[in-house]
Amino acid sequence: MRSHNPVHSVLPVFRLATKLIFIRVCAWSETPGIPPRPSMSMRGLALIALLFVEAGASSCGSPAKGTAELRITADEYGYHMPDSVPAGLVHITLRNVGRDIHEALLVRFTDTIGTAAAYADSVRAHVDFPSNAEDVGGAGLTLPGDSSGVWIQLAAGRYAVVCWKGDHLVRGMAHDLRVVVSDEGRRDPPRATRQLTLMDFAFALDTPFTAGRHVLHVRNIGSEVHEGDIFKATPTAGLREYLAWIDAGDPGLPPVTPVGGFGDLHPGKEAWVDLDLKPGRYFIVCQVPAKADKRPHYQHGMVTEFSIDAPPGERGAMRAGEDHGT
Ligand SMILES: [Cu+2]
Repeated sequence: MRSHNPVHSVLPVFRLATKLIFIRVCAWSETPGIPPRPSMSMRGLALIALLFVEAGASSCGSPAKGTAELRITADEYGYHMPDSVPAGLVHITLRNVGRDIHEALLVRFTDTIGTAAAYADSVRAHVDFPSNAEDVGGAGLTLPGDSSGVWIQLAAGRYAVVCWKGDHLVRGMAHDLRVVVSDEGRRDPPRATRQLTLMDFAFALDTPFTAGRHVLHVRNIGSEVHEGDIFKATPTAGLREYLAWIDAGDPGLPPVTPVGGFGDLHPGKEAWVDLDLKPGRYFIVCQVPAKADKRPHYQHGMVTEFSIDAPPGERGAMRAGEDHGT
């Protein structure tokens, strides 16, 4: 996301105006095929029931039980959102009601004076990584009319929600958020079906994906900020065409279909992303600029491709339906 910064980018052609993410995020407990955690106690269920009342419904029309819900609406160029959210596991939903693509990344201030306005001033001064802020993930770039979401654990403190697309941040897409101490929030993470580890400079998926819904647990064990966007290839475009589109200045919409992402994660941070994957070809790209040479991480090898086969009886149908995109 940092290479979204149009002022400071060393290689403008690799700017990330490209990260259109429309993740369908639902509560893990609502995900078909994913059984409830066997360790769920009655006390836990009671807590979830209580929090359900407080948290309301998620973007999926079904509640993220027990998970605090942070709903963010974006347009040109700002956010409409609450000023605070309880600490704990937070489900962030970004709804884009604007005409351009937007994202909602969270940065946590490590001092006691950080503000969204000061953060934006730092970016105006060409500081890509203000020293008093760390990236904790968030909702990736979202198409107009779409929603996206992700879960992250938020400790109490001062945060800003920012959009690194183009010059959106300095145009006003930086909003203060206070995460307040709370004993009520859920803290146990969603039950993950896959693990994605971020390293310098590679993605490591623990088990190949199968078709269907997944909760992807992402951890950054590297020393640099990393991100990941997952794209589904079309019959005519894949990784190569996507990178060529970036090289061309990412005009209009990308030639491939974004299916999920989780924003920038500082070393040690984690996030959980719900995915609904269909048979096809996919790839994951990290476009964060490297510390040493500012080249995007994918040029250092931080890109991976994978395929999901259709069940044997459906392969003919899959080929016939491939042109329908997602
Ligand atoms: Cu990376």
